[in-house]
Amino acid sequence: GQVFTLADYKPTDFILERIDLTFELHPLETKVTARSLFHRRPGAATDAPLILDGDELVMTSLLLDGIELARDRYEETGRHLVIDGLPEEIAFEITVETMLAPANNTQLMGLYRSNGVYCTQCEAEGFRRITYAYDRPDALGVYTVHIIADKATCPVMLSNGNCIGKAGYGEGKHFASWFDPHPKPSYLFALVAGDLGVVEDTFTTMSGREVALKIYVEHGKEPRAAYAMDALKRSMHWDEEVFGREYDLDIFMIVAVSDFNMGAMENKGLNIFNDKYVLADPETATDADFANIEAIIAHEYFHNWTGNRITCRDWFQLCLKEGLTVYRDHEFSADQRSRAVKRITEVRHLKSEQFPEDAGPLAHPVRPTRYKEINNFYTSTVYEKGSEVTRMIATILGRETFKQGMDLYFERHDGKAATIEDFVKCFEDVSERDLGQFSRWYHQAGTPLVSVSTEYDADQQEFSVSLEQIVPPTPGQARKEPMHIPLKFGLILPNGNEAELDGVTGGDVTEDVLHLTERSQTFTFTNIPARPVLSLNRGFSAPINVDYTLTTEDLTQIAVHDRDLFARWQALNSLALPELTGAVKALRKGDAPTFNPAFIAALLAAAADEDLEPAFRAQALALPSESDLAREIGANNDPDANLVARLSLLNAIGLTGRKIFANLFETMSSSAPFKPDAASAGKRALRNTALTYLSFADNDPTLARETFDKADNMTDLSHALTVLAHHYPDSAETAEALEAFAKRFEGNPLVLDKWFAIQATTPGPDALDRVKSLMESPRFNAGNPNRVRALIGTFAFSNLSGFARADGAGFAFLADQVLDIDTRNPQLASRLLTSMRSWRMLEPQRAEYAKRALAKIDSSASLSVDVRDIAERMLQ
Ligand code: HT7
Ligand code: ZN
Repeated sequence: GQVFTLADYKPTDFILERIDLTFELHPLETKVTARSLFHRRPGAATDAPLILDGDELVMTSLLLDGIELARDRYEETGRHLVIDGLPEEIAFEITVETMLAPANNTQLMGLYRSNGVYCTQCEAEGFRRITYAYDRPDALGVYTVHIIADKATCPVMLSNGNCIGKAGYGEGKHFASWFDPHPKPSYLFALVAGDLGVVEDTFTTMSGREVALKIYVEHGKEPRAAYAMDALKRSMHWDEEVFGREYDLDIFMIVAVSDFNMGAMENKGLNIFNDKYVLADPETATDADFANIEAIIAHEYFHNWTGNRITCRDWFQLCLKEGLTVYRDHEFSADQRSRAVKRITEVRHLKSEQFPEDAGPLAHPVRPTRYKEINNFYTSTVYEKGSEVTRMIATILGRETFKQGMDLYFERHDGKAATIEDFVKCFEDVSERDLGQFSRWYHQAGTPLVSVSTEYDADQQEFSVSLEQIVPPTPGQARKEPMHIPLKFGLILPNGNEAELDGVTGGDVTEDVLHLTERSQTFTFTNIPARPVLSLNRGFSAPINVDYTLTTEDLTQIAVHDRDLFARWQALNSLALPELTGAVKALRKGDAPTFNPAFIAALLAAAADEDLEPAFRAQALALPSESDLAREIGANNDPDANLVARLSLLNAIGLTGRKIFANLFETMSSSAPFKPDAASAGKRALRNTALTYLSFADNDPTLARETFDKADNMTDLSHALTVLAHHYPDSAETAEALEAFAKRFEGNPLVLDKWFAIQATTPGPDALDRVKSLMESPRFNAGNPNRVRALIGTFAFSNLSGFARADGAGFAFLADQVLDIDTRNPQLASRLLTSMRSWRMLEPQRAEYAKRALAKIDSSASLSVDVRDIAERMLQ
């Protein structure tokens, strides 16, 4: 297959000025007329042809300046339209007419239908499925869009920018025209037409302009859009306050659709969302759903400046908009909620998604230099590690200088397509710091491992910290240069106080940040009155693995005294990991696991500590996940042993802490009406965690069943159902509860997705049969990405013991599903396949089965580019 490389980047030979699109909508015969004005780029060859992108297009007419183009002047190559003999200096207009069948578009890229609603998805390369065009992010044009559709089925007709006209159009039809004054790349184009309800509000910007806010949803679902509207207004306000960014059109629209390949899309002025990330009320949405909606609404809105006003020069620069915008949405959520708890959930996510990616066959730099299929690079490395890299710039420069750098970025690049180099240069210019070595974070893949040792010299009152960094080899990058790793730190004295930092030799330390820049480096701190405990990588200031063996006493010191709450959580986590790995070792030798009572005591002390916020306590009690444990073990993993080890530890903690958990279960309950705010959510999280431990301690489904019956919100209801289904899968209580849940939410597919996901994550080898039989249920729909992700995706990504079961049947099942889904929706299929990215970490027999499943996919003759790319890389 074709490989696209950054080194081959070349500007277009022609410059697009404006584009005028007319859509005559019909499910099977939509006519699209695209009139584009171009002129030859100064300096481009005078005989260079115009080469436009296309994908599966049926072109019915082609005009140059209104006159049909002779057959010998152009060629359709399958992926391109090549036009010769175009003017050297004057502008010219190309008119392309294409015919589309949106009802048959199952890939959900380009123009498609979702539940009777016409909608588009153009990022990354969907616009070329609508018309021949410069479908690349550096070709910015001004768009005017005319939509003609049936009045009855499409009362609502939307596109980017402002509506400039609407009127009747012949029998039973009408048209609407939209004009977007902001030049934009084709990937930000959007169109929606259908019969939708709307929720309306307004926002007054910091300069006093009134912006109309509209959220379109299916009729009857309007009340469930209220939270999204509130989140939108908070996002608009926050971006003004924190980044000084004001919205720039008279109207901002969001449309919720039920068939969508990703979470949402930031089309200029017309964001299109997966309805999962818009619709919420206490009865149907969990606290996690509310938090996700808030984050994704903010993320897409923030793209208006980081992505839309300043876009990417090419898709290699994807992290320029995605990493930065994730950083911005993380900061927003941290300001809206508890910063420490938000950071803990982010790091948990980073470690469970991005770290395995960076450690496996799909590892790639945050700014890749080659791809076969760009859709496969919307990864957690580009998004989440990209955000961490931005966070590190802020850490190195400090808050104020970082803000100056952002201001310069907005000023210098507004209205343009930029690169990572442009972005970094803004921070170099404001700080006068050389960020050359730091930029390796964009270019070198792999999670750095920093090994730490410390020494205290009581006579000299000196404390030395020796650090050594290794960046592991990754595909295509065998050798790595040392990184600039900013490590927030503190020295905790035996009395729990923080040591004052007086002098340091051996490297650069700015305030509370230690800058590791060499392969190995020793920092020596002077005037340290007693042996301190080093608290390192506070706030997870750098996305690294740390190898630093602290004693249980030292970790407990951090867990109890660190002024950084994140570091306290990290210490508890570090205490838990050896308990789990020890248990795995014992189990694999046939012994019963045993646990260190000091660890259990430290954890229970945190659980009972009323000075700590409930959400933090819930996070501490959540323990490292099975995937964290698998990563810690590294190679030769046995998911069954990992599962049993974790359950045994939960059981031991539940038994020892029974009283504490019973007390928490009582005191964290509330009779007040449901509120989705972070503090209320934290109490629910702690109470539900207590329920899990009590259920372990008592080995009895009664309390979970009672909680299920009494629950007045989806968080409590779905948690109780999870406890029942996971721990008592064969009990009558569970069967009744599952049935009651499904009956109650019949007709609400987003809630039934929870029902699918809970059953798909039932641990152990029986889960596969459950998943297979659920696929036969009339509630399942293999054509809808949310259903597929809820059942098959959750099984493959989140049920390690069920999916990687010893006989390889889970992998074989996934291979068949990937092959089947690939015929309809390659993006969805290739994403599902990435669930096997850590297959080489499994014990040899399971790894062999995984390899066979991958080989089966790879040997299929009719694969999409998307799936072939992933399968090949996984086998390399
Ligand atoms: N920028 C958006 C990416 C996206 C996307 C990419 C490929 C295929 C379908 C897609 N839908 C949305 C989402 C975002 O990061 O905001
Ligand atoms: Zn984004």
